[in-house]
Order: sequence, then C-alpha cells, then structure tokens
Amino acid sequence: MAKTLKIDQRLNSDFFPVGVATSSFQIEGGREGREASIWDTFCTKPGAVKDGSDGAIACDHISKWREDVDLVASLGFDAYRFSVSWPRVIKACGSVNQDGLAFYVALLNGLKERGLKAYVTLYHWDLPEYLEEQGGWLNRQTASEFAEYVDVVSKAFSGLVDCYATLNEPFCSAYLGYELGVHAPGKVGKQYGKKAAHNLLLAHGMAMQVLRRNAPDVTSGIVLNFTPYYAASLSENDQTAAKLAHDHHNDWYVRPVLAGCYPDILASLPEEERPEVHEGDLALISAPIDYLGVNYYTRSFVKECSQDYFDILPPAKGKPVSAMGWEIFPNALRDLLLQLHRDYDLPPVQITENGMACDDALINGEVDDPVRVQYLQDHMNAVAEAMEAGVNVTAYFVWSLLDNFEWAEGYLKRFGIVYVDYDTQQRVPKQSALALKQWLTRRKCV
Ligand code: GCO
Repeated sequence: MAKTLKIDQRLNSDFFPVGVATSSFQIEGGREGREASIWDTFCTKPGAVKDGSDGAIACDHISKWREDVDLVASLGFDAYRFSVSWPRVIKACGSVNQDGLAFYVALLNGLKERGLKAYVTLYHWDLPEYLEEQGGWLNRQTASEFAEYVDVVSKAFSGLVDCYATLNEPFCSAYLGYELGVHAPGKVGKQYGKKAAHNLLLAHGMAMQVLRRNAPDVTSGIVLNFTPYYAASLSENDQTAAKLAHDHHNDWYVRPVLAGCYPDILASLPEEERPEVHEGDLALISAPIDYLGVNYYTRSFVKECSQDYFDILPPAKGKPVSAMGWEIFPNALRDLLLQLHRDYDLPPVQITENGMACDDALINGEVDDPVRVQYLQDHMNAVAEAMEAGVNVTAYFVWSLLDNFEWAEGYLKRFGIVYVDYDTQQRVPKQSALALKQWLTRRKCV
C-alpha cells in the first residue's frame, strides 16, 4: 500500500500544476536518428562516464514515448517537462531534420490528447558536436545558432506548448563542462567557465527575442539550478567563502538574468577569467521573463581555502544523504526561495526539478522507496512554507519520470519515480509514483 503523501493545501489547488521532468539525452536513445552531440563524444572518453555507458539507447524513449506519456497521465500529473535535442532537429549542413522535428510534434500532440500541459526545454546540455568543433559555448556565434534553432522549433510547435525554458542549468553546461571538465565537452580551466557562461546567457537572451516573436502567448523563461551554500563555521573567512561560492555558482547566473549585471566579484577576477561582454549583451540577457525555473536538490557547506576561492565540503558524517551523497535538507529550499524573494524583483517561480537518487531495487515486481517519498513530501511542504511567506511559486516538477542516464554517473544512479530495467526496457512505477498518484488523483477530485 503506497504511503499517503501529506502535502500542504497550497500545492493542492488545481491552479498549481504538478508535473514530472526528463531530458532528451538522458532518456531518448535513437542515436541513429540525429547528429552527434557533445555528450556522445564525451561518453567515448575513457573514464568520463563512471560505468562507461552512453546515451545511444538510454530508456529508448524514442520508440516508447507513447507508453511513457501514458504513464505520466495515468499517474495523475498535470504537466510533462521534457527537452528537445538540438542535434535531432538541425543537421550539420544547417537544414532541418524533418523526422526529428516530427518526433517532437507527435509527442506534443500526444500530450495534448492526454490532457497534459507541455513544458518544453530548448537546451538541456546536448549541444551539436558540429558546433563544438567551432568552439561550442566559447564561440559567441553559437548563441546565434541557438536562436536560429529556436526559431525553427517554436514555429513548428505553434499552438502545442504551454511553457518554454530556453536553457536548463547554464551553470552545469559552463562550469562542469568548460571549467571543471567533468561534463561534456570536458574542457578544463578557469579561463573558459565564465566565457562559456556568458555565451549561454546570451543564447538565452537571443532565444527569448525569438520566443516573443513566434510564441508571444506562451509562458517563457529560463531554468537555473541553485545550491544554497552555508559557512562551515562562524569564522569570518568561512562566511566570506560561502558568499563567494554563492556569487560564483548561483548569483553569477540569476543576477544577469534578473538584474542585468554580473555580481560585484567580476571586478576582482583576473582578466583571463572574465567573460567577454559586448555593449548591449546584459540588456538582452535581462529582458523580462515570465517565470524563473528553480532546480533544487541539496545544500553544501563551504570553508575558506588558500589554494582556491572556496572549498565545498562533503556532507558531515551522520547527515541524511541521497545515493548521490547529497545532503537531504528541505529547509534549504524554503530558505533559498526566501533569499531570492529578498534579493530580486522575482517573477513567478516554478520548481522545475526536485528529487533524489536512491539505491532502488526491484523485488518481486515492486520498488519500495520510502526515503524518496519522504523527500518529495518534505520538499513540497518547504515550497508551501515559502509560498506562505509571500514567494509566488506557480508549479512543481519531480525529477525524474524514469531512471535515466545520469551524466557522468551513467546508469548507476536512479532518480526516477518509475524504475527502468535497462535489459528489458520495462517500466515499473515505484512506491513514490504510487504515492504521488494517490495524492494527485485525490487533488483532482476536490
Ligand atoms: C540537473 C539536470 C538533470 C540531472 C538531475 C540529477 O539538474 O542536473 O537537469 O539532468 O539528471 O539534476 O543530477
């Protein structure tokens, strides 16, 4: 019997869409139907992906998408958040892959037929390899290429989309992909991270102009991930280090979008670490958005560091953690939303990703994941507390529908509310899915 979710009334209204999220490279497979992405290339690098896997098949969503959207509908969700694979839509020669575009149009029609709202992310990290060969996000031209791709897609999807996100987590694309090198394309160096970040934010600004032209009535914005940083001690140096971590990893993305400027630390950066900002860039990047997407998983503690700007610590022993080793701390989500509410003239906020990886096991045809059930309940109620305090949160999405390709972790980490047997591609709803179904079905009846 599924555990009964006790969710605050504020999330119970049917004016508050509750959805579930995925992304193209993580679930689609269908590699033969598209151009290579930087993640296809990255997966071939020895040691880049922990289990040596790739996204060639993934969850075979490209052929099982009808079953998957039936799942979304049968679980009682109001909305489905997915991303479009740029290399599946635009060929290296620049022409449109009509079959690739047709896949997404069929998916969107399938959602409409099932009464599901479509939340479409236009970039979830799978940059076409042919653009990386010309510099990728270190090349300002890539932002213009993105705008052209968005023009094709937003025209083809006319009337089928309820909400667009230009980018998902530019921090991960820029910092993990071009500075730390632990994500595709695997570049390493402080001289790359913020340059890539600027061209990503520029791509967001250019894409918003296209969406305002092609989809003026569709809610459009950007999805940013946030890790709240807490000082490891009351020492002034640790407090300073925590603020620096926030400025470099969180504020570096939300401040240009909502306030039209980079954090003050820009002036203190060595020249080679600074972005190349052209006249008018920040005005374009900070053009009004209809919502801010917030992805939240965990918080981190930070202490001073003599060799770098700051040192992010693993969770202290005894703290509850997910299978990713991320601390489970719902109040940090509430406090993050309150801080954003204090720091910015916030547009409506959507929680576009929230969830956890568990060491899920399929036993006698069932997957019991009580920790994930508790996690979802506690985080949704943390959102409700922030709403009580005045934060305008307008949607909540669980990450993720299916166990899927978890980037550098490959298939070793299971974030889904639905278990995927990768040998058979069988889907099995976990107890968390059944608990959500019970709550979502009940809330539709009130
Ligand atoms: C992200 C990405 C997802 C991840 C999820 C778990 O937020 O990092 O949007 O693709 O799979 O967050 O790490």
